[in-house]
Amino acid sequence: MKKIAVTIVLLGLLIGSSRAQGPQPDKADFPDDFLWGVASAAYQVEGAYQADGKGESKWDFFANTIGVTQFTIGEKQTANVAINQYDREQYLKDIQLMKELGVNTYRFSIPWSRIIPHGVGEVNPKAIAHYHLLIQDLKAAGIEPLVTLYHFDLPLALLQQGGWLNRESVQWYKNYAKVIFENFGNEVSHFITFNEPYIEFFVANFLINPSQSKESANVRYASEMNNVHHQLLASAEAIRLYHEMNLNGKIGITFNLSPCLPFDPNNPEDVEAVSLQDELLNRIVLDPVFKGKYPEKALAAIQQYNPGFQPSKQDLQLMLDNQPDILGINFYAPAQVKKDDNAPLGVSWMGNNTDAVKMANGPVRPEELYNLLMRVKNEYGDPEIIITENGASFHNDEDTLVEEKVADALRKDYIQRHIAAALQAKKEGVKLKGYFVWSGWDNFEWVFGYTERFGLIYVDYDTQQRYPKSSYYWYQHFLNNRAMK
Ligand code: GCO
Repeated sequence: MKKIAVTIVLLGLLIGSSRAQGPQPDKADFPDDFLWGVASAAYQVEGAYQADGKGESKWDFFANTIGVTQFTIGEKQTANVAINQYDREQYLKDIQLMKELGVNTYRFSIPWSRIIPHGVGEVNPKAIAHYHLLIQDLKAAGIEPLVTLYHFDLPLALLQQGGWLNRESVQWYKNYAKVIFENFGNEVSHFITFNEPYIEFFVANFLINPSQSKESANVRYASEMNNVHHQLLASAEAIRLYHEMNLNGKIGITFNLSPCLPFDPNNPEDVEAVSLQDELLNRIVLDPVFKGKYPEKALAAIQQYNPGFQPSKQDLQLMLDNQPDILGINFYAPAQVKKDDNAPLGVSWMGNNTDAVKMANGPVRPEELYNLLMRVKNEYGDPEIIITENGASFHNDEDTLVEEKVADALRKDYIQRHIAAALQAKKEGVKLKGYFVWSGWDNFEWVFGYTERFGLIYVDYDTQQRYPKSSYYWYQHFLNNRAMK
């Protein structure tokens, strides 16, 4: 009798531990042409912020003047050096680490202010040469480039002319995109027009320059809509241009998307707030791009404080006629939504994370990635999708270098469970074409500076030494079809 009891207990422990680890995804369940990668963004990794004739970007200005001190513990942190990836000697080492990891694609961004230092006008030949060489070096290592044209870093000269609030920004961007396509259109098979319009305007602009009052916050929030609208228009113009140039790759746009859940499911106000927050966070970009219209409640809430925002039928038709070939989705966590009279438009989701060990971007719920992918498939015309970012920075001490090792068990578990969730959605028909971990390396996390570490590879910012973490080795085993114990 005792023997059976012991067996049952051991069996329970075994089942429990496998559930704790989550399902073991198998790379063999994905097609050979699936894009496996890591992602970065120029401002966060390149450094060399004034090298080779580069113009000043909006982020160079923010970080070096306004500063992001309220989030970097009083210290002014910039990406003037970052992780030095503009330097070829350094980036060749990082390409070697990607090659050993086993990825077949690297998602990076090209800074507009390197290519066209003043935003419009003269093209910088040194910058063109630099990215030709980077792409050549990547391909020599068997790694394909996936290029983001714009990742928050508008040339400062254009910000000084009104930036994205100025309708001319659509033409400025189209001109920049033409330069990119003319120079790199035959070497790069996947382009992303913009990264996360929502974050750039409805989040970062507020974190950099918090509003002084609730009324001003509502007006400022609503005014950001013009920026987002012009970026969606510019994206549609670039997609149209890309196809007019008969380039034979794929072009799309990347949105941060988060399923909205009530912070307190027993609070009817939180439950009620979910649909407005979902419109303001997800549908505000998905609906115009895939349905040619803005979601009604969000539009009404914005127009209450920004009555001048009246998107024309022509604008919306342009978006509908030039839909992305592929949708980039950046998923980190669901949004836990509160009715919040102190938040712009009366709803909030940032910082409502109820997990015991906080992940920087929200609660760890891989099942919500599955739900999101199924929703996009069923409600937005079953588009091709690439998960252009998925990763984690945990607020505990797992990103600590001990004897040149980093045992980031939570990050490894996070990635494993999210790949498994993505695989389940793919098995149920989602046209998932790629998955990119954010990020290959620890890097400059915008207003949070270097206080968040998202990398598979630890970076010692003083020495620029790289140390692959345990999550790197898990991803390497997974990518090389070696079952992980
Ligand atoms: C963004 C980005 C990245 C972030 C990443 C981690 O969402 O801001 O695309 O630049 O670094 O998402 O927060």
